Amino acid sequence: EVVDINKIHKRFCNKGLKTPRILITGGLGQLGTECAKLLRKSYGEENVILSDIIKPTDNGLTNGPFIFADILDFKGLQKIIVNYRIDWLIHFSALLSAVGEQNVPLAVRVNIEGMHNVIELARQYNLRIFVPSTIGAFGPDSPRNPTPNITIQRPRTIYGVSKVHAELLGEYYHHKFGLDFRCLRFPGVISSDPPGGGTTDYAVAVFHEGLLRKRYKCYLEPHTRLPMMYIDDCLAALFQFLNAPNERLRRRVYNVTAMSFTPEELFNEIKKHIPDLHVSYKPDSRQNIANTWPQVFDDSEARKDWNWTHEFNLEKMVISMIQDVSENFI
Ligand code: AKB
Repeated sequence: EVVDINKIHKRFCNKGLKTPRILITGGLGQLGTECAKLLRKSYGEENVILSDIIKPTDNGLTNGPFIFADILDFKGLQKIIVNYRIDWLIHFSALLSAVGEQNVPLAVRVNIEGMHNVIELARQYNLRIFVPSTIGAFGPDSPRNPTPNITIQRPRTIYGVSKVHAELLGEYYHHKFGLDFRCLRFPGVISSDPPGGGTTDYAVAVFHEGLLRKRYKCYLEPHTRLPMMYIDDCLAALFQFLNAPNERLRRRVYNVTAMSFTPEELFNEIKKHIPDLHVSYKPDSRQNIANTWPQVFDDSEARKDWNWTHEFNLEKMVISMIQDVSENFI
């Protein structure tokens, strides 16, 4: 197992709850399959429906339903929600920061129109809806060290703009219609499954390249500090937050994080395990994005309101990633 599902499950399993039926969109991205594994363990295989527009490969998928779902097809989604009696929607479909800048019209469709569809469906069918947001929802005018839960946002990427839009729309639907909208702003998530098209992805790529070739060319400068979190903590936060009773939530959107480091700090930690790792730096346009993002994320509100705590610091994350990547990809 890449993610320690048993441990996360033991930490947060909420026993008294009615079993929800859950639809996950964008299920073949970085978070979807691991999230499905965790939720299936709690709620049963048949009750978690993973979906995407991509055809899955066999490796990595657990048993349990996988279906085609296009978030731009409103009627198609209605049909799925009715046929599968969905109660909760976890909406992962999105173009990330770097890839969004390469195709802005597509990012507008997927990230903004897609959000319009799922939130309206959640209202019509009275679903609990979880949408991830990001450190990318902040911009150059935001305080960067630390970045509090409520502050100036004004991001400069289409990804960030779409996520601020999602946060505000969700809060609006909550206040106007009583929608159970829940949103966590994640930092860079580090997992052995490769993510696609983010600015924080160097912190994943270095493990794959480092273990395979002992060389890595980093597209960010050595001192670029960004908030990060290991996948186990990301899923633990999601699971704990999804199950938190409504009365515990003083807001619908929370910052969560685990650590902050620079490329140089990460590489030095990895070199303790792979001493012959050779790193060089060639910053590209992703540096401009990183320069506008939080360096240290203040998640004290989540820690206070629903007892968020992380387990993985830099040292522990590096050990776990080396093990995951070696076992599953080398
Ligand atoms: C990205 O880099 O775009 C994402 C994120 C921080 O939201 N990983």
